[in-house]
Amino acid sequence: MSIPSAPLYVTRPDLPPLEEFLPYLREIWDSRVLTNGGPYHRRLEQALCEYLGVRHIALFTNATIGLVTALQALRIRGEVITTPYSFVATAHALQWNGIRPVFADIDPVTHNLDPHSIEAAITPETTAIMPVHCYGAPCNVKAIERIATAYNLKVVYDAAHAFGVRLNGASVLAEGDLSVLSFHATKVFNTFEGGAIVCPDARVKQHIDHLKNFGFVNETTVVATGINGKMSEFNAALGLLQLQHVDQAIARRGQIDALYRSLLDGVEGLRLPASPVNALSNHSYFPILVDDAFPVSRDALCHRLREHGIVARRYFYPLISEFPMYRGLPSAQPERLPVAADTSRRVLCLPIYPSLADADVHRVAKLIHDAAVSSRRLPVRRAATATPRMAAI
Ligand code: T4K
Repeated sequence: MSIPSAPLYVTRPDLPPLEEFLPYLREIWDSRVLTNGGPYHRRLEQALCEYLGVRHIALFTNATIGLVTALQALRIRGEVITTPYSFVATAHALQWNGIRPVFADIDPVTHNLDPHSIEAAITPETTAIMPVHCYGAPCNVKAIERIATAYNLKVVYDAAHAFGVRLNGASVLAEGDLSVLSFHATKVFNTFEGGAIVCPDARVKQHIDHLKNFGFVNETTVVATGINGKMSEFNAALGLLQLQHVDQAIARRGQIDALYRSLLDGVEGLRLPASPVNALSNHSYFPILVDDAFPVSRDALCHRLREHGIVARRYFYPLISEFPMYRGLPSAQPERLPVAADTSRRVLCLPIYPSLADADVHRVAKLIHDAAVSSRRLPVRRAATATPRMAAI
């Protein structure tokens, strides 16, 4: 098979035609209001509340600063139970607050925190739970709410993947005390870099607005050790424009998701992502799990795809609990996280983004089918030794 000229990445930012952005840029240039809560910032907060069906939103420079600030806003200390199966920013946000992450195991189907593991990890030091809606699949929010109520714990959802996701007809972002979105270039809705905290309460939103502006409440009064988390007018304007196209983008992702399912369904040794129950998905990722019954290993399959210009990614490998700053924690021991450890060794996220052509999806599926009928296990040496960042653009 010939190698295509342009590689297929796991994701590719969706952008409207540049001409559509020029009027927004001109307005910023003319007004000279570049940041610090300008008109585009206010308009995007309002538009996102309406689009997502939530009450209050505070925009941020990115989700990582949003997570750090959300924990600050709720004055969370001590230990927080979280998932090892996520992007490293989830646990880093805890560490930046001097909070000790306690890792609990995940559910094998949803890849989200298993409520039983959460409950088993609670100690007198536990103050909160920080679950992730992994790949945009909703957590078991009702069970988490029950646990939080029973043990008087806060819940901060890392909703970086969950833009637009709905559960039983309502936004999943309304769950918990706070939810944090990412608008990074690789996400379903992007502002190049960006993020937001979704909060149910106007007073909390006001406190968060102070925290993201160094703690200033007026020209001369600083009430908290705040940070600079403000989104600029450029990013906010981009968000307003992107919002006009996001339904179309999610619909196209849904078509690609369906096509992968139709082409890969029934391949022995492959597990396809479960379709969330009673949920409206945003199809942000397409993770497959490569079981032992598949003739080649996950890493060999990853390598074979890359040889053909398809840059699939092993999100999330390694586990967060395997990185040097976390692996010494008692909760990080792999035998305590068997499902997460197994999933991390098997997962491969296939390309999914609006501009991906059907022909490309067919090509990816064909390569996987070809690997499925190969009778020998391929050597894993090159892919296995590479770091998860080896597919940098
Ligand atoms: N919580 C969770 C659960 C998260 O997944 C993330 C971020 C966060 C919190 C923190 O959110 P932010 O603070 O970033 O708002 C990427 C993203 O950088 C990261 O935002 C994301 N999760 C994570 C899952 O993926 P990398 O290091 O894998 O990205 P990178 O640069 O290798 O990009 C992946 C592929 O995307 C490239 O192979 C090509 C394509 N790409 C990427 C960029 C940046 C483009 O085509 N254009 C681009 O501009 O982390």
